[in-house]
Amino acid sequence: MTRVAVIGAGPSGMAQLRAFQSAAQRGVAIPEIVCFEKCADWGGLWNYTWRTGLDEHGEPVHGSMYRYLWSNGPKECLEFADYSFDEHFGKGIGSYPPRAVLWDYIKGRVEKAKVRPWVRFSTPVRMVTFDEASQQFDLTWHDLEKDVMGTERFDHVVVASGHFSTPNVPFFPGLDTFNGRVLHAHDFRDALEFKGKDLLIIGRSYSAEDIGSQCWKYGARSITSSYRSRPMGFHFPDNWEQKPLLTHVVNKTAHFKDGTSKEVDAIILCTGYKHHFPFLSEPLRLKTDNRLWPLDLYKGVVWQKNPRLFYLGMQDQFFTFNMFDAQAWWVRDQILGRLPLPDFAAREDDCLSWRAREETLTDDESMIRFQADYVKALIEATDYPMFDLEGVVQTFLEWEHHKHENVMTFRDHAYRSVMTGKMSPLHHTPWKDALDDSLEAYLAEGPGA
Ligand code: FAD
Ligand code: NA7
Repeated sequence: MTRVAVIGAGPSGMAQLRAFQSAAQRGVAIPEIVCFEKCADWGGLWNYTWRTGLDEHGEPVHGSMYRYLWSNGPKECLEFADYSFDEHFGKGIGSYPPRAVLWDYIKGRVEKAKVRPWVRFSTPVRMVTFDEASQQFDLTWHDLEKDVMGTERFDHVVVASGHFSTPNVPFFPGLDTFNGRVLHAHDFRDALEFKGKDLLIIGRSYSAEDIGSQCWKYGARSITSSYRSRPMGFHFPDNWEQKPLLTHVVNKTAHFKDGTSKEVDAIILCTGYKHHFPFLSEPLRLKTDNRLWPLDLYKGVVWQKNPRLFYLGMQDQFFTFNMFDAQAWWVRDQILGRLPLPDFAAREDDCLSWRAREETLTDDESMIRFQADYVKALIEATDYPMFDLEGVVQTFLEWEHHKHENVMTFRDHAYRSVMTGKMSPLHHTPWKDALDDSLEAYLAEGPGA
């Protein structure tokens, strides 16, 4: 029997499980699927951990999410086409749910699909190599609970291990003698740690914006954010100023490229993440920075140098959960032999034409449309339910508009689901006043209910 290994049970890996289960449900003979997950539960980044550094087994902690995190884009843009928020929660809910609510949602679909037995939890993959003679992969796993290791053969491997977990940590002179806390966004957990403090944030992307906003909401005295390329382009509150790049630090004083300086208590490096696959042998390893079209992946998923290997979710992301679905359904059909696989040169031409278009993208709208076209092209090839991608693009544009109106109130808006056609209700409490991020507080009928 054909055997497929899925590495990681985050949203991408869970999409792969659901894709195969949905085919089986329709009577299709599917391969044996074995999903290896290094954590004790599924959900990937959405499965919150308080731990930082190494976990209870001495493994690098995967989690980069922090307390009080609310979705940074409308939930209507990531909704599954085969499992709506309404189906899961049995009622309409606000458009920017906190982490626990989204975790509950993604778990709901795979619990319904009854695929949990396919996952071996607390079992990181240590190494994957390819055997030319048999055209199969040798995959070595480590069961952390029993502390035993083993090697098994697979016909296909799907890498769904995420790429926002291994921090990119630049050095700035003086950090080694700074008299305060220096951390990367990967290790940020509770904004209350910085209440009453003067905080310096390095970076200008999603982590910088959101961690800065969290710290502002939970009472930091001031936020200084320092950018390498350009400012963030939002109107921030009076106690948040933007500076060009940090040049060096002397004791607690941060110095910037424009010659100004500021005394700060803590520095958070929101400087992004590395695509990091220490468990893949070198010929199988994707090497890319964080961008919308990484090279060497045909249709964004097939490893060019060995098309029995697939990657999910390796792109920079406007679209998330439903893009992972589109990829997972496409990979499933490739493995089932339902889709043609052109020769290397034709695949390379296709890949390079997407890259050429990616290089022309200048603003968020063009990037969102690019990713929407990609998702559409994948869905058209499979039986994943097509949805109104132009409708989702319009929702993304509204989201951008609301952020530019006020980056501290954009989460107070609501949007229409393209899956159900229903308008979501406004949440009962403005984001800046909602200090309790629990599922119970969010789903309650009103504040304090
Ligand atoms: P992950 O969620 O990273 O899951 C990968 C899984 O693979 C993990 O469970 C991990 O334990 C496992 N794994 C890794 N290595 C191994 C191994 N060697 N062996 C076995 N298992 C392994 N997206 C949104 O849509 N909205 C948001 O608001 C949002 N906020 C975010 C906030 C932060 C701080 C970050 C970092 C990301 C955010 N994202 C958000 C994007 C996020 O990337 C996706 O939502 C999603 O989690 C990606 O799913 P994934 O399965 O590809 O990767
Ligand atoms: P991103 O989106 O990859 O952004 C990385 C940021 O880090 C970006 O602003 C970079 O600056 C900055 N960066 C990287 N290296 C440096 C150095 N050496 N000096 C200064 N600044 C640097 O990562 P995020 O963590 O923000 O977001 C990842 C995901 O988390 C995202 O999907 C969200 O949903 C949550 P640049 O812009 O290139 O000038």
